[in-house]
Amino acid sequence: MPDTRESVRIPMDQVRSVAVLTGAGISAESGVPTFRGPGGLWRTYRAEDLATPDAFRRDPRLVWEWYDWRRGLIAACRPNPAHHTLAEMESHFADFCLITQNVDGLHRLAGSRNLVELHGNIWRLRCTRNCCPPWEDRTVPLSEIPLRCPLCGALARPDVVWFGESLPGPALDASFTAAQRCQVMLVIGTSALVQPAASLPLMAVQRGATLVEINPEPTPLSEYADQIIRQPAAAGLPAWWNAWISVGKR
Ligand code: BJW
Ligand code: ZN
Repeated sequence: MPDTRESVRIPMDQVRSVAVLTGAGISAESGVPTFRGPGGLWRTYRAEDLATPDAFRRDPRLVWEWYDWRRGLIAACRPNPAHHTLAEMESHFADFCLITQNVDGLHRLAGSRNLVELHGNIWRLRCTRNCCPPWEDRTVPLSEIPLRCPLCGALARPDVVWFGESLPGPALDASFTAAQRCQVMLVIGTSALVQPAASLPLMAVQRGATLVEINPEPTPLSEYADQIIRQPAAAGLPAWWNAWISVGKR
C-alpha cells in the first residue's frame, strides 16, 4: 500500500464542517518534546512516576519539579507554521473545531479560538481540594515547589489530565460533537495511542467524514485515512492547505 495517497480532493467550497485533532508532533518543530518518538519524554521518564494521580499523591515535589522543567522548556517555544495555518483555516469554514491533546498553549498563541484542550493546559493550575477556581500562572520557574493554592493553602496541581483521570466533561462533549458532524477530519502529529482522543477520528470516519493524516510516521489511524501526508507538520500542513484552497478557487 502506498504511504502517501494524494488523490483525495473534496472541493473546499463544498465543505462546511472541519474538525482537527492535534498531538505533540505539531509542536515538535517549535521545540516541545513529544512523548513517544525518538527523544520523547516517555523514553526518559516513566509516566507512572510523573503523570498519574498516584504519582502525585506519592511525591508531589517530584511531579512539580518535572512540570516546572517542562514549563521552562515550553515558555521558550513559539507557534510554528502548522499552528498558524490552523488559526488561518478557522475563518474559512462555517463550522471549525480544533481539538488538541497538547497542554502547551501554542494553538491559542497562534490565534486559534474555537479550541478544545482535551488534556488541559500546563499554564493553568488548580487546587487539589477542588474548592477554589483554577487560575493561570505563567511564572517560570515557579515561586515554590510543591506549589500551594493561594486561597486555601492546599496543594496545587497542574490543570492537566493524567492517566486514569477522566477528561473534562465539556471538552469531551465538544470533541465528540465535532467528530460526529464534521465532513473532513484532519489528524496531525499524534501517535493515536491514547484514549479517548484516539477514537475521535474513527467516530468521524464512521459518520462518513474524509480523514486526512499528517504525520511522518504511520499510526493505527493510517489504514482509515483517505489522504496521508508523510511529512513533518510545519511543512506538510501549509502545503496541503495551499493546495486545497487553490483547488477551491479554480
Ligand atoms: C510529528 C512530527 C512533526 C513527530 N510533525 N508529526 C482503553 C480504552 C479507553 C481508555 C484506556 C484504554 N486502555 C487504557 C486506557 C486509559 C488511558 C490510555 O489511553 N492509555 C493508553 C496509553 C493505553 N487513557 C486515560 O487514562 C485517559 N483517561 C481516561 O480514559 O479516563 C477514563 C478511564 C480511566 C481509566 C481506565 C479506563 C478509562 C487520560 C489520558 C491522559 C493522557 N495524558 C497525557 C499527559 C498530559 C499532561 C502532560 O502533558 O503533562 O497526555 S500522556 C500524553 O499522551 C499526553 C498526550 O496528550 C497524549 C498523546 O500523545 P501524542 O500527542 O499522541 O504524542 P506522541 O508522542 O505519542 O506522538 C507524537 C506523534 O507525532 C508521533 O506519531 C510522531 O510520529 C509524530 N511527529 N514529529 C508531525 N514534526
Ligand atoms: Zn484552594
